[in-house]
Amino acid sequence: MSSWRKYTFGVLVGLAIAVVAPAQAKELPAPIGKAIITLSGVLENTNQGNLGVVDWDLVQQLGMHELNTTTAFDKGMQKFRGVLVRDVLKYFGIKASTIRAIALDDYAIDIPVEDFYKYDVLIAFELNGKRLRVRDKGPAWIVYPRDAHKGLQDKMFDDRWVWQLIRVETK
Ligand SMILES: Nc1nc2c(c(=O)[nH]1)N[C@H]1C(S)=C(S)[C@@H](COP(=O)(O)O)O[C@H]1N2
Ligand SMILES: [Mo]
Repeated sequence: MSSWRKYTFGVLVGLAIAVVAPAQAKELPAPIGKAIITLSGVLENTNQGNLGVVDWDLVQQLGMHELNTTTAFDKGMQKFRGVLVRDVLKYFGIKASTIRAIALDDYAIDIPVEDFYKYDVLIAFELNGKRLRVRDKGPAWIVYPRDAHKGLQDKMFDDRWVWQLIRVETK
């Protein structure tokens, strides 16, 4: 090959790699506060070693959403506030099809990630204006918009309302 051909070939190969290669792993700012939830597994972006740590600062940064809904646990309407699960997954670059949600009491369940794109599922940190404490199913509680979608009023989804959520594994 002549040198300009080699050069052109090199540039084309470079472009092809740039287009096809996955985004570079990003090191995100380290958590400042206490870890509320720790994510492990296939994260493109991490903020503590190979983990993703959600602290109160990150919750504020991602932005809290409000969800008013009845629950299978209590009577009447409850006002939850928290982050969208998909916002957390996007932040850490998690493209898994299933996550495993693990609680303080060792309760664990696999949840299909499509739930979080189909529905505005929250990781709630507040209930009726108060921070959730461990004694009231905190510090984090997975909450589905069950009033907005009749299909969510089902035992299969009730099982996914993990309270005392502390860890998320992804594969
Ligand atoms: N941390 C934690 N979350 C949990 C559970 C649990 O045992 N621990 N039980 C799940 C199940 S099986 C159901 S049906 C709902 C309601 O549980 P309850 O009937 O024990 O209130 O919460 C889900 N979330
Ligand atoms: Mo259950």
